[in-house]
Amino acid sequence: MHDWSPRPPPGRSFAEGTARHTVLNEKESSLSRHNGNGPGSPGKKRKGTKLTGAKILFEVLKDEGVEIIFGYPGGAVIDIYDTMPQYDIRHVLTRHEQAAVHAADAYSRTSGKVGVCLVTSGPGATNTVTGIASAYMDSIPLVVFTGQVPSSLIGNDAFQEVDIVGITRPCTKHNYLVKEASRVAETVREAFYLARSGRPGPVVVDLCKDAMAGEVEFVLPPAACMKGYSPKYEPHKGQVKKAAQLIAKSKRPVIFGGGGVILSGASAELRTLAEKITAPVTTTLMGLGGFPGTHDLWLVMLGMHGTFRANMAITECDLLIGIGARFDDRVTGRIDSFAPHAKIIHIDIDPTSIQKNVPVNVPIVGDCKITLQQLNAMLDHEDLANVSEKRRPWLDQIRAWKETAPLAYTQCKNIKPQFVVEKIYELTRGEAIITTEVGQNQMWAAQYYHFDRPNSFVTSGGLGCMGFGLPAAIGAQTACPGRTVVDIAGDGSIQMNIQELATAVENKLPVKVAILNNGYLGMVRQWQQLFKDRRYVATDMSHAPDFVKLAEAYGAVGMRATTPEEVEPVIRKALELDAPVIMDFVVEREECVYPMVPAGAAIKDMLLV
Ligand SMILES: Cc1ncc(C[n+]2csc(CCOP(=O)(O)OP(=O)(O)O)c2C)c(N)n1
Repeated sequence: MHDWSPRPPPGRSFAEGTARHTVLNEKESSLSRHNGNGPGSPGKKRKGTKLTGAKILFEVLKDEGVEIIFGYPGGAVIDIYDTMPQYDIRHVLTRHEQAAVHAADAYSRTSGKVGVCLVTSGPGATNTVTGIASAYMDSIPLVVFTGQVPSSLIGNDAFQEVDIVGITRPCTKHNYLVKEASRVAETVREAFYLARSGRPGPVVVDLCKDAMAGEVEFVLPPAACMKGYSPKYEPHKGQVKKAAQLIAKSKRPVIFGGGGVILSGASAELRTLAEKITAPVTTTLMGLGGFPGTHDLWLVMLGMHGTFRANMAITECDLLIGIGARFDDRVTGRIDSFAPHAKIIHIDIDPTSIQKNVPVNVPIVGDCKITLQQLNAMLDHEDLANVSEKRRPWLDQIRAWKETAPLAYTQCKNIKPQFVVEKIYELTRGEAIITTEVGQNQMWAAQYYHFDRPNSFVTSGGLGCMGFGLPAAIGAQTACPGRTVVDIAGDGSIQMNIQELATAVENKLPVKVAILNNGYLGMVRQWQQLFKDRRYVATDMSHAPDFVKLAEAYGAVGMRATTPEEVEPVIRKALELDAPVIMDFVVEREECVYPMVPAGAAIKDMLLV
């Protein structure tokens, strides 16, 4: 369960979604100074001691409970790296800065802590942008430290100078340029607070070289408390009551969860709600694991590659209870045909998400966990007698949809990618952390691995960036050394950050990579196959490395399966080995992901085969 502790006190309001960006100098600070109950012993430690900006950075990181930094050095951060060995903080050197951010992202998702990265200025900083954008879209709390040229050179086209604050403005929750050592402590404190509070997200802190070398007196700042920023955790009671009344009246309810369920640690409350009101549950890709994937009320994912039953239930329901989900286009399809007969309740911590894409009858701004607790309590005062009897016809209808079009595939002499995912599920007993790349591999992982626990499915949902899975597996394995971590990959995506095998080998992280090798950029080829009369342009990936030899070249283990019979022994062997392993599954080349809602169509208009 995630707990972005320390949790700020509930009951304040804040206009989230509006990014705030600060250039701090001697005079400016939006921190109000008070002795709150934040981390450490505010205002007491080290008073009177002069420290460099770099040391101050680590003092605050330690106080924030940071144990690991994913990073890549360079001239602008050399003072920071020089100081690092004096502190008990582990550093994982990735082979690309993008990978450092993805690893920190997955570390955050699987540990519940804020992920931290450190990179140099210029190209180091620009290489992080994809990772930052991915974390931003998925609301993952990260603090990304970038080096910057000395403050006197800013704006001079200095060597390796880029305006990373400007570049990341649209894809961070907040960002800072720190020009003086005296600003380091409070800025870092604030960055962590912003990253983890309210709707979480990435915060960039750009550190000028002179701010790291300069010495100032260090006073550990108090817990951050920012004027004008006060996330609202407690829902409006009247709205929760309205929701409870609608739920009690509804004949055909559907619950639809998103990543917010997982971020707020609300899975148990979601299950209680579903069982209390006997309502079927579906989630977005980001919400997988938020509700048990083996539960009777589980409809599987909805949307473009959602199940027939999930999409039909949304289309026919009379009440849709959206929890911590954004209603993005991959989920809704054609908006005017999305839940056309339903009243909509939408619970979200971010008020700007509500009413953004769909009209909502009962908007509730609040933390998903707190809101569901209150809703569950309020439902005890509603008439729910015989609710399961009353909803019987609805559940029978859903069962009929499931029987009409179950998730299925036809075996043939070649390996089917779905079969590989099913075998991974079976042999890991559903207990692995699954990361994915992007494309068909990601969708098959979502459809055929059943997640009973939150924080077990780690994927780039909102941005959908290829190259995510292997670094994410590294971050997850670092956070959870005792768990099996499998990256379900495509042969295209894995080549985007394959160099991270070196990071896995160096750090003895026994991640397993299962490449569903179809020799294509499969998802794009699927669109070309279905909608462009099989005109395959720029999607043939058959000119590829020998993945087995490549694994060996990095010091990892490589294995290949070319027939269905070889699949199980390869997975078994890989799971037994305490080493990073690449499994190259040579699969049916032109397999497609079904169901599929063509872009712009209504979600009930699915292609089923
Ligand atoms: C960085 C990036 N570039 C391009 C895309 C567009 N894209 C989405 S899926 C896909 C194909 C992925 O191919 P592969 O990794 O082989 O996986 P498959 O679909 O075959 O499972 C592409 C190119 C993307 N999502 N991310």
